[in-house]
Amino acid sequence: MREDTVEVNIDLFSAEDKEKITIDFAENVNNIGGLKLSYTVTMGEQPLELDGSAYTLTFGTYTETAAEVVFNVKISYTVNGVAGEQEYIYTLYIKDTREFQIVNGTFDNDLTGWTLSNSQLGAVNADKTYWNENVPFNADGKFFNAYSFGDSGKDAFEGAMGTLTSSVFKIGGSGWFTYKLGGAKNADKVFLDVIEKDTGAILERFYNNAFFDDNSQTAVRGCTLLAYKADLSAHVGKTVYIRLSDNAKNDYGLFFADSFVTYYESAEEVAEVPNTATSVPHPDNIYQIYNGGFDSGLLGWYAETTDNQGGEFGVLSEVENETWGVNNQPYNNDGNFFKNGHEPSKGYLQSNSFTVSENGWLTFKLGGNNALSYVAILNADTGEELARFVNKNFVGDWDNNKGWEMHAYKVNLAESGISAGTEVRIKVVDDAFENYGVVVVDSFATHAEEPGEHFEKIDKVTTE
Ligand SMILES: [Ca+2]
Ligand SMILES: [Ca+2]
Ligand SMILES: [Ca+2]
Repeated sequence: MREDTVEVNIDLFSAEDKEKITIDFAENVNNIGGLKLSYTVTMGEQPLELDGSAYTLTFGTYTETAAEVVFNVKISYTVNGVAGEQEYIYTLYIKDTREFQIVNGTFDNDLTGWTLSNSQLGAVNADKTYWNENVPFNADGKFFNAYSFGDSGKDAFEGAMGTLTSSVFKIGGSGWFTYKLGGAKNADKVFLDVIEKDTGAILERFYNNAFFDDNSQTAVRGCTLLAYKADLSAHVGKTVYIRLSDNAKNDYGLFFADSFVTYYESAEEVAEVPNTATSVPHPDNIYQIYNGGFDSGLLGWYAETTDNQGGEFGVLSEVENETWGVNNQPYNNDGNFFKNGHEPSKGYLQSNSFTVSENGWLTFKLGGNNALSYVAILNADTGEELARFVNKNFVGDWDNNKGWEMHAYKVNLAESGISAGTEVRIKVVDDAFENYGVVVVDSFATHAEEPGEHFEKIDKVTTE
C-alpha cells in the first residue's frame, strides 16, 4: 500500500508557485482496501501540523545546489480491530536557478525583460515562414523577427542599426547556454556579445557561424534560425548580460533570435544541440572601437560611395609609411590607414557602435580638406550627428607639401555634449571632389584618461 521513498525535484525558476508548495502525503499511498488512514509526518525531528494528509511548505532561500527537505511519513490504520502502521520517506530537492536565467528568453512575453534600442530592427511575432517560397523560420513560437515591425505599419528595414539587450544574469552550472539565431552573416558587424555588467568587459562574441548560404538549394536559408550552444564555462560566477548588435545595412545585416536558456547543470544536457558557437575577435570592452586602426582592413567599418565621378570611395591603404606628392611627403600613418582612392568621388565610412565612457576621450589622425571632409560622432541608433570635428591644421599647398598629411587629434566627447553611456558610432565623411578632397584617417581609439601632448586637442565645430 505504499512506496518506500518518494523524490521530487523543484526549481523555483520553473515552479508555478514560487512562494510555497502543498504536498498531499496520501497521493503516494495506494489504499486499495479503503481503510481509514491517519497521517503523522515529521520534518527532521519536528512534528508537522497537517491539514488532513496535506502540508504546505513555505519556501526559504535556495541556491543552484539542491537542498534536501526530508519528511518521515507515518500512516496508522486499523484492520479487523488490529492497529497497523507503515512508513515512507518523502524527499524534496529544492533549488533556485533564477539568478542564472534571463527573463523571457523564449520571447513568449514579447519584449518583457529585453531592451530594444531601435524599433526599426524588428519586433516579436510568431511567423512560421518567410519570403514567397515559404522558407521556415524554425523558431519556437514567438521570437524576435527582423522582418516584423509590430503595429508600426512600416516595411522591413535592413539598413537599421541598433541593439537588443537581455536582463542581467549570473553564469552558473556548467557554463553552457543555448539559443537560436538567424541572419547575422558577417561576424564583424552583426553579433552576440556576452558582457560583464559592472565592467563592460566583452567576455565572448558569437555570430551565426553555421550560416546557410542562400545559394544552397535547401529548404533552410539565411534567415532561418539555427540552434546553438555556447561555452561560457571560463566565466562561471560572473554577472553578465547578452547583447545582440546590428551594425550592418546589407548582406544579411540583421538578426532573428529565440529560445535563450542560460543555465544548464551539466554539459550533457546540451549534447544534442547541433551547432557550437564560435568565439570571434572583439574589443576588450564596450567602450572601445573595433578595428579603429584598420589593422584588420575594413572589418567593422561600413563604406559607401555617395557620388561616384570616376572613383570608388572605400579603399584601404595597406602600405607602411606611404607617401604622397612629388617630394614623398609622409601621410603619418600607423600601418594600415584609410584614404579615399580617387579624388572625384564622395562617400563615407562608418564604424561599429561603442559606448561613451565616463571620461570620453577619443583620439584619431585626420588629413585632407577641412571644409569638405570631417569626422562626426553619430547616435548609434538614429544616425543623428552629435558632434563634428575637422582637420584644423589643413593647408592646401602642393608646392610646400601640405594637404593630405594626417594630424593627431584628441577630443573629449563629454565636453562635446555627448554624455557617458551614449551608444555612438564614428562617421568619416568625404564631401569633396577637389582641393585635397581625399579624406585620410587612421588610429581611432578611446581612452579613460586624457591622452598626452602629442595629440592636439580640438573642439567640435558648429555646423549651422
Ligand atoms: Ca520563442
Ligand atoms: Ca541592419
Ligand atoms: Ca592604422
